[in-house]
Amino acid sequence: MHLNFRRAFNRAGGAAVGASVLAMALVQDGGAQDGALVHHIVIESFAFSPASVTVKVGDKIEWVNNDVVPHTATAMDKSWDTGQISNGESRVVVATAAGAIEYFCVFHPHMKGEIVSVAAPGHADAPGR
Ligand SMILES: [Cu+2]
Repeated sequence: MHLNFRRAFNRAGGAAVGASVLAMALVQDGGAQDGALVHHIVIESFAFSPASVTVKVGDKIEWVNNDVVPHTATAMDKSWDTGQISNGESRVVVATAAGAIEYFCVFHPHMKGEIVSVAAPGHADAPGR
């Protein structure tokens, strides 16, 4: 199984809200889909919550870091990487293919999460939601 993510995060290091603006551009670039959702993952107390999320192709996954220390969300196979997410910042990636992948924090490798991306033949009315 292989899951492709295209990252979309704010390299400017400015306001965290910039990430969502870039994510919108990214979705447009990758083919916007009706019914695409944003799945929020909170990083808190050195853990991803929820640790496992199921999304549809075209959906976005946003990590928000509530910890004081920086974290990352990095694919185990390094196929995508949010880069450092500092306190109060967020990063967004878009699921561009079906599959499942585990990810971790490069600073704290015991922090692990999983994303399962399923094909979305329709959109909001597709089965499996
Ligand atoms: Cu970390």
